[in-house]
Amino acid sequence: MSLAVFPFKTEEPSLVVSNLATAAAHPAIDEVWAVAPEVGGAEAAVRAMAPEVSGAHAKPVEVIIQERLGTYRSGKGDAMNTALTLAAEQGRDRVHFYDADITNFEASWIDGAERAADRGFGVVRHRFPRAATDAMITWMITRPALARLFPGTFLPRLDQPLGGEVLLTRPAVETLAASDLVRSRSDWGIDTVLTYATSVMDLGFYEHHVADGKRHALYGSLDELREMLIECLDAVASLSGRPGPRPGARHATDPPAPVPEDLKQTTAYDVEATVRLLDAEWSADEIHLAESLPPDLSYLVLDPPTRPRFELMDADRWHMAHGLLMENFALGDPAWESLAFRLWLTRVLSYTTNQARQGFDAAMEYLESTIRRYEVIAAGSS
Ligand SMILES: Nc1nc2c(ncn2[C@@H]2O[C@H](COP(=O)(O)OP(=O)(O)O)[C@@H](O)[C@H]2O)c(=O)[nH]1
Ligand SMILES: [Mg+2]
Repeated sequence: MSLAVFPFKTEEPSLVVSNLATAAAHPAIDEVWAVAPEVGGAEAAVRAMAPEVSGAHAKPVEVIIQERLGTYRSGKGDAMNTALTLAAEQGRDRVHFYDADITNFEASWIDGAERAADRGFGVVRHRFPRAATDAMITWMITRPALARLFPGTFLPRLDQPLGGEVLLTRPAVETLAASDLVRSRSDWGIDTVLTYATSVMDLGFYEHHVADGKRHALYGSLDELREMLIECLDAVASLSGRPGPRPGARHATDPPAPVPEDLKQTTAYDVEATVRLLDAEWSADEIHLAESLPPDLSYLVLDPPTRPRFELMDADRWHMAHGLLMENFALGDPAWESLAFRLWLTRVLSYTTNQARQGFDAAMEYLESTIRRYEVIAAGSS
């Protein structure tokens, strides 16, 4: 039997509870945990409603407060690691993780993951189509980094390396619970290190496709993603020098399916509000850092009004900027954090106002082709 775990923080409690109930109603699930950062707020509301869900399905539905296990900012990583530690101690056979803010979560997600585990895959990740301007950390930071570090393996080809929807079987749970790389990563970097750590376990890795897409909270200006951006950048840079999955390691994925029309039309963030973020004041330290960039890049970010602000940040210039960030970025250094954010904004805005306007299919093909090209460059230089 399987356990289902939902980390949650500020979501509408009724949405969290409805997801807990969907999991509890599934015959493969025998217990459900909701993991909160602290007592009060959404936690109190979910805790008050949990007994009803538990009673309706005659299964334990527990609200757990995350422990302080990691060494980075205490965030989603502490929540997932708290659940992983408990699940390993209890000898759980299978553990599902799902984000609590999904609005179209349903039994078929659990079915798909369970089926793959029944076929002997030790790790299952859910993948789903996303709007052309969604997943900008995945497309511009994480997948380019995996292409650089692990060319020719299945890691750069994973659709959602940052997705929080995954099924782990017992050997994966035990190995993750014992991993310092994973346990230390208490912040948004957890998904990156969890994806990496599970990819090298050689337990069989399956991607289950959810054709309807993952519907969840989208964003205002990209300022909302600043913290996630710098933590995900730091996490993937920390994988440098580590071995990748064994060549020929077992990896399989569901075939592609048609993408829902409404998703193709969705804009995932507020473009005008995001352009205004580029007007933010520069600190002296940040100017100093930017001036040390190669001229091709400093020209783009240090912009007197007459210069283009983001239009020229194409895939090749971004490859250069991304490589510099992978080598030099320092988490906790305000100048590096600000410069990384600015560079990433220029790349996302360049893509959004150019390729993303050419329609969903062309945009996806363009993004995929950039990852393939980065992989070819990395393979040639190693
Ligand atoms: N327990 C816990 N859950 C968190 C924390 N931070 C984020 N989450 C949950 O992690 C999930 C993913 O977060 P979300 O903001 O939707 O990220 P996004 O989908 O990548 O934009 C959601 O269910 C959040 O409630 C945290 O500090 N503690
Ligand atoms: Mg979300």
